[in-house]
Amino acid sequence: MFVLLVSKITLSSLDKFTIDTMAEVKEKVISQSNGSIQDTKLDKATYLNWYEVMLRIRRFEEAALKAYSQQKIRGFLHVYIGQEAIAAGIVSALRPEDKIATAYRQHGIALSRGISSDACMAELFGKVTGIVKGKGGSMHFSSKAHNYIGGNGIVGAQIPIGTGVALAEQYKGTDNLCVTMFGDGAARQGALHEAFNMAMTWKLPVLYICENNQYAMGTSVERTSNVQDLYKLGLGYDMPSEPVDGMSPEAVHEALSRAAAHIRSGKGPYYLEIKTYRYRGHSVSDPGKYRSKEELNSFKERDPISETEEKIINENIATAKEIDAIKDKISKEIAAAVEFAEKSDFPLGSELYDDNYVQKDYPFIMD
Ligand SMILES: Cc1ncc(C[n+]2csc(CCOP(=O)(O)OP(=O)(O)O)c2C)c(N)n1
Ligand SMILES: [Mg+2]
Repeated sequence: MFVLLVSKITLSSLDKFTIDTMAEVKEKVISQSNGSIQDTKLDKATYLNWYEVMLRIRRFEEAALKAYSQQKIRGFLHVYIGQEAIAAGIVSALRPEDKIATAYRQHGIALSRGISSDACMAELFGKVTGIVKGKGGSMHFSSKAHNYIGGNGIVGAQIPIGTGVALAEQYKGTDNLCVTMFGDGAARQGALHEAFNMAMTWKLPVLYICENNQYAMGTSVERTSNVQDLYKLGLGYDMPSEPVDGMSPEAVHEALSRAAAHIRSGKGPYYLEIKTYRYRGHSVSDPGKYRSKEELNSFKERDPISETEEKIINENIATAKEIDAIKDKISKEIAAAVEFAEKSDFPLGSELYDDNYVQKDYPFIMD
C-alpha cells in the first residue's frame, strides 16, 4: 500500500522511501538513536502529539476559510491543508530554541511552534490580540518568544534571511540551527544559490527545507523545471541533500532528526526537499483549474491525518477514546479561537506607527 501510493507521486528519487514501510523507517530511526540521532521520541506521546498538531492545523485552516468566506478575514489567505505532516515532524525533531524562517503559507508552522490558536486566528482577523497585534495578517506572523522568525510574502526572501539568522547563531556560539523553509517556486530564485554557497563556505547551522507541493500558484514543477527533484540543487554545493516523503510524519521526523544532528555537530548546512501536496488552491481565490481531480484525490488517499489515525488504532498505540478526546479538544479550541478573534478589538489608528523598526542614526536620513 505504502509503495503503491508513493509511486503515484512519481518520486523517482524516493526509492529508499518506497522500500521502507513505516515500521522499517521507525526501526531504522531507533537503531540510529545510538549513533547520530540523539532524540527519536517515537513513542505513544509522539504519535498522539503528531496527530494533535496535524488536526489543529487542519481545523484551524478550515475555520479560517469559512471566516474568509464570511468576509471576517480580508486580504490574502494561503492555507496549509495537505502539508501538515511537515509541521508535525518539525515539532518532534527540533528544539524550541531552534529558529524558523518561512514563507507566507505559514499558519501551520506557527501553530506547530506553539503559538496559540487564539493568537493566530486573531492575527488573521486583524485584531490587536493577534500574534503581531493585527498588523501582519496571514503572511506575517512572527514571535521572538517562540523563536519564530516568521512568514514572508516575497517569494524566496526568507532564504537569505534564514541564512543570516544561522550566521548569528554561529557567531554567538550556540548549537541552535535555523530552519529555512521555502516552496518549489521559491527554489528557483537566484538568492537560493547565493545563500547555499555562503552557507556551505562558512558551514552555517542552517537546515534548508523545500516544501515541494508541486505548484507555484498555477505553475507546475513538471512544466517549468528541467530538474524536477529539487533536492539536487544542493548537490552542486556539496551540501548533504535528500528527498523526503512529506505525507508521512515519521519520514519527516527521521530526516529532520538526522539533518539536525549533522548540523549541530558543526558540519554545516543540510537540505531536505520534502515532497508534499496542497489540497486547496494557491490562495482562496484560486479555483485550481490547472490540475485534475484524479491527481488531487491520489494525494488525499495518502492523507497524513487519517493515515496517522489508522496507524495509531491498528497498531494499538492508543485507543479510539484517546483519539476522540483529541478531536473534541481541537474542535473546542478552534471554535473558541474564532470567538476570541471575533470579540477582540481592532488596533487603534494611533498605534499605526508603533513597533516599526527605526534606527535613529541611520546614516542616510539626516534631516
Ligand atoms: C519575488 C516574488 N515574485 C512573485 C511573487 C508572486 N507569487 C506569490 S506566491 C507565488 C508562488 C510561489 O510558490 P511556491 O514557492 O511553490 O510556494 P507555495 O505557494 O506552493 O507554498 C508567486 C509567484 C511574489 N510574492 N514574490
Ligand atoms: Mg509550491
